[in-house]
Amino acid sequence: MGNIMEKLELTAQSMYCKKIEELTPAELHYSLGKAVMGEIAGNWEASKIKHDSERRAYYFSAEFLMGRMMYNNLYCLGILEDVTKLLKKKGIDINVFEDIDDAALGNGGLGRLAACFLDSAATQEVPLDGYGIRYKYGLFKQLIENGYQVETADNWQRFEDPWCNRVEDEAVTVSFKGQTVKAVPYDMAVIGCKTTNINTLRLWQAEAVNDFDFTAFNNTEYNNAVQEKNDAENITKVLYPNDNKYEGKVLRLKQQYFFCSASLQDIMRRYKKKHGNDFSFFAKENTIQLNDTHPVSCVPELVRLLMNEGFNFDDAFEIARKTFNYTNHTVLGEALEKWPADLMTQVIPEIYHIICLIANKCQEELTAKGVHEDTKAKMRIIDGNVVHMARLATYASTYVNGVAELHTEILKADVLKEWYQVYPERFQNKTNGITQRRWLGLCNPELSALITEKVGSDAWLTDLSVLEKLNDCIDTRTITKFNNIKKKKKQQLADYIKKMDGYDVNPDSIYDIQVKRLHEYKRQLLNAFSIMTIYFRLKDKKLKNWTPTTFIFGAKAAPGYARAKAIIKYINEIAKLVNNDPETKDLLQVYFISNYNVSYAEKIVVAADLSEQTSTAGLEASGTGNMKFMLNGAPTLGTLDGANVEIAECAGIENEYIFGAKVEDIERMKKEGYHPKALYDANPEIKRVVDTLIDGTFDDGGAQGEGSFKELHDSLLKDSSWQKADNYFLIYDLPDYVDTKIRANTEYANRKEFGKKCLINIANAGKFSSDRTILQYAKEIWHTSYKK
Ligand code: BZD
Repeated sequence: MGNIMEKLELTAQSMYCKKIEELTPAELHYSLGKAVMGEIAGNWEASKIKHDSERRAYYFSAEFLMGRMMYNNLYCLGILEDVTKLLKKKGIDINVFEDIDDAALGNGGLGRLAACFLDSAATQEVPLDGYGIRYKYGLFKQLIENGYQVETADNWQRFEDPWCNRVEDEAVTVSFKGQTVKAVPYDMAVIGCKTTNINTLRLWQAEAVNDFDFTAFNNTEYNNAVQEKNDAENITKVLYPNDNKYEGKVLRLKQQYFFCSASLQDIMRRYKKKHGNDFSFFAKENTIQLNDTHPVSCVPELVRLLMNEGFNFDDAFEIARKTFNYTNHTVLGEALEKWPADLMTQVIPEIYHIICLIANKCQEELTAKGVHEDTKAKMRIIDGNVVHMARLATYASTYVNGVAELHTEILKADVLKEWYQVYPERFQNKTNGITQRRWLGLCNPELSALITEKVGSDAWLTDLSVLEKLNDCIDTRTITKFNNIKKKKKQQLADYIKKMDGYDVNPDSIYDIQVKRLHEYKRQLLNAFSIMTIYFRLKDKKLKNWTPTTFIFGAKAAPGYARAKAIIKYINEIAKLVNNDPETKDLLQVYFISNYNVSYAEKIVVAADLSEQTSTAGLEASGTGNMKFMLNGAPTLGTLDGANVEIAECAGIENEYIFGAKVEDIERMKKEGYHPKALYDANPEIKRVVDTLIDGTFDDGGAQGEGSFKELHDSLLKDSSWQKADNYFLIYDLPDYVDTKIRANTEYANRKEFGKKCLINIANAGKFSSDRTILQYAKEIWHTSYKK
């Protein structure tokens, strides 16, 4: 510890010629980060040596949404409190690091899951390293202007990045048709908690192969050189901002192949150092988890690399099949990656050729297994001009898994049905989880202290199942303590929102919160409609005993997703109306916070009274925000979808607020016909609410050509050539949703009973630790070592 302060002092001196107390926040961040890196260097090296000697796993992901690293690293090292005190002595508030941007190298759940997994693997001593992309710009920053989302660039590296070491001498090259680029690794230490184990996240940055002496060039060569540099650097310049939507762009394909090829070359280099050119142990020593299909070009790439080492195609493919496992994160058709064959040929022809070989082998294998021709046709990896990446991933993997029980069942019964019939032994479920270090310990020290007191130790930090002990201590005193903590966290969030967004949130109101990416299937619009329903009932004096409620939204829309952007505008229009209506403003407030990200989430999930999880049943693969809210004691107001099902199972459905159509109901309606227009015509209350989209209640900038509410209205009531009306069943679910919301509001008034529900949620959240998930991967898929 003393050591860290000495190192900090030295870095401050040598880098900035300053005393610690003279550093700017950015300088302090860099110096302290480097001091921490110096402190852990020995353990990191020792962990690498240990992992080199054993079977190890790799997590390949195009996204790692790490968030802010400083607090987390100090916390996992167990020195956050001490450093806070030591800095305080120098007159420095540890909160200065809130000025430092998050590392937002991911879109949402999938990227954050990857970050939680790394944290859990390090803590549980699972030899798991991550491989991904070091984007120059992470997920865009969001401003709200006149109710509309506006995007700005996320230049996160402008603060310098003390957590990554550039490893120049382990750079490799990656070739595309007509272009070869250099891949330079940046290594980030992933620090375990209560262990000396440290894992590695290796992120690749694309650069030009040649360093140029620009002055030596004549004009043309200079221009060519600059062009080459730009073309190379463009590959890792920016994270694609779509979640749950496939976008068939050349640059995206390049990103994927770039990091896959670099990572595999890296693994093979390490392997060769140990075994020379004998690759027969490759799959015994290495296992690779594919985080969705984004890294699936690894499969043909490994085959290619092995063929370069002298293997024939069949043997190379067998090794590949033993090496890879695939996690699916979505059932949405528009999110499944389907690359045009001609585009692949244009960019990575050799890889496309190998995919053709794999596709043929697959069809031969199916024939040999006696699979019916019609079924075989549905399983084509290449179908016409389309390469189906999920099929390639499923065929080339040892294990395939979904991310919640319901989701895995849907994969087996629907999305990957034919594959499940032919290869049932490949399918597993691995319900997602979240790390309790960040999502309880770090973000909620007050609740952590109460839990530690009640369960008798801080063992929950590395074994969340001990929370179940809480079930025996839910008495009046504990409930009161919990309620007081919640109150404090609500005040803190109110202060933070005031600082960030300028809103005055009433900390004595119920906080009903929906934070997640904006997507039609997640149904933020349903939440908006329920608020309008309640607003009208309050105005009409039809709703008695309503406890004042603040509805808080946070969501980024993909920049090209017009409907999602219209929904943001609609929510902001509602906010303007209800927050300024003297009849309702003390009962109902609506706020759309801007630039929702990991760090904001850490302040939000701890302060929620209700967790909104409203996706159409069957469409949210798992959700992980739902788990963060549960762990911090907010009951779920949600559908029986994704991991909500397991949350309700663990805590008891009577301790959640579950509403709406179930998967079977949705399926029945799809089969027998669903007529939202008839429901709307028959229910004046629904009609009134839905029509606020078109009746002039709100301004969607129509006159300026931005009018988009009419399109939303149409999407709910009119079949179009490409989509049925109300594809996500909002109108069907609205009445039950409103009833359930009002029931939650009524029950909240009984502070003791409601507090009990909250505590029961906490006590039964043990399952949702990513430690549990990662240990299941280690034991059931990877067969690596782990902490005993
Ligand atoms: O993955 C999400 C799912 O929607 C959640 O239900 C699930 O909990 C998490 C983790 O398993 N999927 C994503 O977040 N997907 C993306 O962000 C994404 C990004 C790029 C391309 C396609 C999807």
